[in-house]
Amino acid sequence: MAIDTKSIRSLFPLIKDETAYLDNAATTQKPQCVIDAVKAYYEESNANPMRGLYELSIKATDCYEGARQAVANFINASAAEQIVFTRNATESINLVAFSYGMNFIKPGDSILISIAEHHSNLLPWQRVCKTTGATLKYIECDDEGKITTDAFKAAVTPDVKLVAITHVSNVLGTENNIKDFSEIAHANGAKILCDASQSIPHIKVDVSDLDVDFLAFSGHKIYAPMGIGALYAKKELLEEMPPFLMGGEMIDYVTRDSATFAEVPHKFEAGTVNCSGAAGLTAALKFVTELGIDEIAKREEELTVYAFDRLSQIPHVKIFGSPEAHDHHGILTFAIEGVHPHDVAYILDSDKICVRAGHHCAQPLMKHLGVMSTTRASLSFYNTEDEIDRFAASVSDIRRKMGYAE
Ligand code: 7TS
Repeated sequence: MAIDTKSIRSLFPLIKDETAYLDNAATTQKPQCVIDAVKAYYEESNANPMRGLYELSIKATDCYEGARQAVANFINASAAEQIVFTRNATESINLVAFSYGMNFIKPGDSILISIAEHHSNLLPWQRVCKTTGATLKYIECDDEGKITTDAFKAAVTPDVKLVAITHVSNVLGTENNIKDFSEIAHANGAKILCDASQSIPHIKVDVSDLDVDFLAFSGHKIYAPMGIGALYAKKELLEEMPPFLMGGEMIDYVTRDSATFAEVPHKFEAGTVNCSGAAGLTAALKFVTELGIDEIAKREEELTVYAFDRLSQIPHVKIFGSPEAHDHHGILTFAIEGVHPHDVAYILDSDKICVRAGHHCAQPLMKHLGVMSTTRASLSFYNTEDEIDRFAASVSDIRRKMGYAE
């Protein structure tokens, strides 16, 4: 069923008509059902999960393990044990870097990443390469932000043992063809990690279809609370990887000098877990599933095309990335000639429009684009054409406000 924007907006307490929230790539607003799920967890189920044998603790455990199953279902993983809960995508990627990278990447090997990675999918690999003596290699994107399958194939040389690449760029909105990339990586004997932070709220993410070895995302980008994220990994990899953090909950048996570890995935979840976050994540995934990810993608594409058309008609505005709106997945990164992106964001804020300005934690990409920073508007299905009109009107007036004659 098509998304009814008016009634959808009423489900989000912080979505109000006076403020246009266009910073959804940074984090999304939360529907009341997610807020209620977190509240209900503390009101009805709170205990330390996995530790107690009493009813309340069992309830908390069920809530946490139910969330694991909900994530597995959402991304079509074949088993819940393939899901490790983390704080966010950054921690998920660091887990793979420390546990897989530091132990399975050797001197002479290479790790391949794209020039468009968020720093969270770059810095961990810099460290793995520095520590192991491996080489960090980059695959460039073209001027539209795209990496062709042929270019990717050429970059996957025999020394490449791990590919870590984003599904959708947080700056350009461009989607990588992860399914083809997985096939090429695997034919070369390499593993592939997909950073799904910017794809999971917008398009269907199916780990079985993509056939990735690892996939990372943050709950807060898909309408769930902050502080809960997930790592999907193939079970055989999780089994051979050593634990990341050491402590309670992740052990089987401990002596003075040694320890054996819990089964996958618990060996990667040291310490008390984020159970209320898990409850919120379950509610968010249910919310998105009920709306329908295909309906979400359809509505967001309409909004993207509308915003792209409006923005591209404004003189002195340059939109980065593909000239095709449908390549942007709700992300419009732009520059106004002669105006600093921070000034653009401040002026938009004075018109009650929230956008992000800066390097978007993707400085190598900024260098590739020949800029220090940009302004970015990023959309969700709850945004409206009216908000985009206000945004475009505000952008149109910025050069005049900065003292330009036209
Ligand atoms: N990967 C991508 C592609 C991202 O866009 C982000 C966050 C991350 C990883 C890290 O997510 P975290 O939840 O672990 O912090 N991106 C942005 C952004 O574009 N603006 O603010 C955060």
